[in-house]
Amino acid sequence: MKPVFVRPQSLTDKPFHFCPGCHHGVIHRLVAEAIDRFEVRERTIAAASVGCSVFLYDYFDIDVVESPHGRAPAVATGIKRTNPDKFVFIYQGDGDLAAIGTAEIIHAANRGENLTVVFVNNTVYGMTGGQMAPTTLLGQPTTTSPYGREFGQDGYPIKMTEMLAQLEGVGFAARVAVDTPARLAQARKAVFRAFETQMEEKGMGFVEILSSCPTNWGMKPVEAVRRIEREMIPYFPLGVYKERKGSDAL
Ligand SMILES: Cc1ncc(C[n+]2csc(CCOP(=O)(O)OP(=O)(O)O)c2C)c(N)n1
Ligand code: SF4
Repeated sequence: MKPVFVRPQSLTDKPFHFCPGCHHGVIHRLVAEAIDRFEVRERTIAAASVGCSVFLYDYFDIDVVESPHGRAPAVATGIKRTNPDKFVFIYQGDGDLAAIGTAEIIHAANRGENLTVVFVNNTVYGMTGGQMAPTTLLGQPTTTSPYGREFGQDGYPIKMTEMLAQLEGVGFAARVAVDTPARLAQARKAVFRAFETQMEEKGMGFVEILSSCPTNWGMKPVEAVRRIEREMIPYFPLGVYKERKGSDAL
């Protein structure tokens, strides 16, 4: 019998620890599928972040370097520059990438570091209990904005993909979601494209993935999935924002 669904080889057998309905597991799988597809497992090094994804070194059967808070782009820069033959990706949440490490990601992108970035936007700090993140939507209650995010006090949610797409050093920038099978297929395509961007040495390949955090949103998994379409996508539009193609060089 022909198997139609197998576990990617780049994942270990360890079951994920994520909360029910969390999308980190789905996104881990997409990244593992890309590693398998491009046959780079033996030469892949990831830089892990802080946050719920910190344990990716237990789930991916690859080499992983743990980075201090927000510093994954800097750590990955060092790895890639000293080992240009390696395939290097970082995987960060919105608290880690868009708050704690804002400067790191902007300057790594601006320098055109040849890295693949997986940015998981769930609009809150997940691991530490649901504090407001730069991506928290207006009106969204969090533990540090119990009456909802308010522009006068907290500013508007940051659109990282649009911001980074402006920088010359970025070769590919896209925002995707994993809340429906059709969008999952688009997300897979974008992650694969971000891998190819590194292989083609066209600068940073950046993929923002809209993701759920049912635990800190105070929602059941199905309700949380629906929130992505209802509230997140209207503010964070999906699509490819930049793609350097063919002979376009950095
Ligand atoms: C300098 C510093 N800032 C913050 C923290 C606490 N901290 C660890 S994980 C985390 C939340 C990360 O949230 P996010 O990046 O959104 O990832 P998620 O858990 O949602 O996947 C924070 C604030 C810390 N330990 N040190
Ligand atoms: S706290 Fe949120 S981001 Fe972290 S594992 Fe649970 S659902 Fe996922």
